[in-house]
Amino acid sequence: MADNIPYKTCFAPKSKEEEEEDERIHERLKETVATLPTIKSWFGNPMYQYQSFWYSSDIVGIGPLAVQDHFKAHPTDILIAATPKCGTTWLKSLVFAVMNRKSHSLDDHQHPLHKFNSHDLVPTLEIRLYNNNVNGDRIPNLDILSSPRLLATHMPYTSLPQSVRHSGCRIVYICRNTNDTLVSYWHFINKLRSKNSSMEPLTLEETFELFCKGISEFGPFWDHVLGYWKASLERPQSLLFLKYDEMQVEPVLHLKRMAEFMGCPFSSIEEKEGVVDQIIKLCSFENLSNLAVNTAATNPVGVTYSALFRKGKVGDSTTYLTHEMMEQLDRITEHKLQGSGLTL
Ligand code: PAP
Repeated sequence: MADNIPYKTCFAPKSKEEEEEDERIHERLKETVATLPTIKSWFGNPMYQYQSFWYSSDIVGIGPLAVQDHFKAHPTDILIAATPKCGTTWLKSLVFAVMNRKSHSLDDHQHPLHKFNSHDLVPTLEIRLYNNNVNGDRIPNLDILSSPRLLATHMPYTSLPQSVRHSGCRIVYICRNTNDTLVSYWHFINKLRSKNSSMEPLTLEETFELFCKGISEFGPFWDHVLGYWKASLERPQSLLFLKYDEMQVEPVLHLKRMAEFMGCPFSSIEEKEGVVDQIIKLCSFENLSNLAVNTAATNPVGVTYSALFRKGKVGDSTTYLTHEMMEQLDRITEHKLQGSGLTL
């Protein structure tokens, strides 16, 4: 991982007293986490249930609780949200390229997306910023980041800090069809497990069973999607709800919706000059997955960025899931989303 990651400035040294205070705060949060229901996680360590959602302690530490207590949203923030494996890496790249298109020329080989994985440019609150596994007991000072701050979260809507709702900051949410999300998730878990020589790969059947019971990272999957869906209906000016599958079919349409929602619509001159297509090309699976930063570098917990780029296709899950599995997932999805107006 490159050392000069832009968001690292928010971990500037603190006074001894401030460090001790951070430590005390973390101790209290660790004590709270220790009281929560747990099961064995996908990686061997405990996975805890907090406010009805599951979190692997290896992945987030006390992150979600620290985010709730310490993250203060600003009205100008853009928050990218998703449940894992629904296209966060792609969406982060698109949002970053759209927002910074005036300061970073899209055809420049020095563009930040050529040097950094999008997770380094748009950090996830509970994984990169408030995670004691990654940052020890240091609470970041996000106020020093310039506006508009581009941040991300996998946390469910109902667990976001109050300030997110009250500040009026904007959220761009991405979801994906259940089958492809599950299969992408299964491959990813096994990539992580393969780092530990004592761990066998998890079978698709085991993953499927747990996923259907709602036990997945930041799951239950359906409750996560529904929480953001309902919020997008109630507050469409603050929450844009996107689908990975639709973005693959009509990227231009959705990129324009996104830019407009973010308050930086494409001008007719930009459209004529092909800026929209340039962004789509820069952030395409083909381009990003072949960059050195995404083939060789690793993130702070040692996961190679290449693990985030597998196939990037819609419908790949049909190669893996049996007919019965697909039927069962359809039944659950239909039941869970019944009456919501949402289809996946
Ligand atoms: P995360 O939750 O760990 O951040 P996330 O980026 O949401 O993962 O999802 C990874 C999926 O997005 C992978 O799907 P697959 O397993 O079905 O292939 C990955 O290939 C896909 N993906 C990553 N980057 C892109 C991109 N630029 N365009 C389209 N799909 C992408």
